[in-house]
Amino acid sequence: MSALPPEPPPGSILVVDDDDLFLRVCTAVLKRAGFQVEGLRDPTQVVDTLKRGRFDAVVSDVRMPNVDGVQLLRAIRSIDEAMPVVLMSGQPTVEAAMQAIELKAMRLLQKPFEVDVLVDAVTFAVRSRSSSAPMHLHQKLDRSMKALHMAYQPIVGTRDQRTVAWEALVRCREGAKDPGELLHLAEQTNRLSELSRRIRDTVARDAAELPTDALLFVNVHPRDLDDPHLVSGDSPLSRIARRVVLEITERSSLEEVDALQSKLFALRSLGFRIAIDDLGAGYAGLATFASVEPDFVKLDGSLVRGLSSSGKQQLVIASLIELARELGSHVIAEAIETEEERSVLSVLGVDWMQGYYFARPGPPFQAPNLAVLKAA
Ligand code: G
Ligand code: MN
Repeated sequence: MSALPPEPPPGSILVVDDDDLFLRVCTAVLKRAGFQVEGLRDPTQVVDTLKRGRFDAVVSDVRMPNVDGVQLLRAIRSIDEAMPVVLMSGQPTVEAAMQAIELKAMRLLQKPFEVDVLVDAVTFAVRSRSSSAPMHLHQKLDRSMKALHMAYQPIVGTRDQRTVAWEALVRCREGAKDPGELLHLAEQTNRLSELSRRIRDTVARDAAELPTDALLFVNVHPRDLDDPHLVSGDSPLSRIARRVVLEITERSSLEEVDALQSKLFALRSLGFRIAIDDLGAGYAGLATFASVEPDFVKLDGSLVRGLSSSGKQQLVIASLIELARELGSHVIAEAIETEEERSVLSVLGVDWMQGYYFARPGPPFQAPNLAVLKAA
């Protein structure tokens, strides 16, 4: 099977056409382009369907029995002012075109059309959906994504300091100045899943160089759990799922993710393992720990800073480690910067470690220089 293309932006499309063959062709074309698609032959069902699901655009025929495309557009506008609608018509009349403009249809495509015309129109429609972001933000994100690459930071075993894994961290040579700004741009332009797909596909490509006994930790945003590309067995990262640990940050609430358990189950069925990132940063709390049953937990840097001089902080970490053991999770301490921090965490019993003390994020897949560490 062919890989899913990284573009166009993922989105959920409702296609309406009473002509069964045309409906099936449009549905297949849009699915192949990476969209989630629901097809509907009965235009009277559109309003109910839109109320029930989350759609980013509607594609509809104009000439249908019972309800024509313009009436349909009016019904859609009564419940959703901003839903992008692409109309398709065999012989568009000037009158229909004028009504379509008045009701803010996005495009009126004349049948027959090339498949690319449909994909382009729908891509444009999805992009415009709830993205009233100014064009310069889209352009900055485009520039950043073109210059996107991944840096890899080693994760080492506590006892032997052997490199057991790398964490992939996104970087841009141009555009966004840091990963925080990049994510913010993607959120402002409603293009988070497009960015996340690009990151995952880049990691999967880099992984061709990954030493065979090492794991790759990849950050996912809780909202990525709604993206079918992530749970598709066909995506490049899924093909190496057994070597990948998905880090879900505790910083944004997992409570907002619908059907979290079934999504985690689907990911684990593909072979992915799951880590809770930034544990102890003071966000969702320990509830996520129990609901996710992570294979790994990563202790946040804020727990590590100042650790050697604070008995209370050591107690907190010791308790978290004990809890993780009970739940069967491995513990990784992040952001270790000094020998003191390393040695206290080693006594407390974390399994693996990561931080500038061992190595800064760098090109794939460089292990820390142990000789330098031992001499330090
Ligand atoms: O949220 P997450 O844990 O994925 O964030 C990792 C970030 O922490 C990366 O941007 C990485 O560059 C940074 N980082 C990695 N090691 C250290 C460290 O030792 N100290 C600090 N301050 N930051 C680190
Ligand atoms: Mn992380």
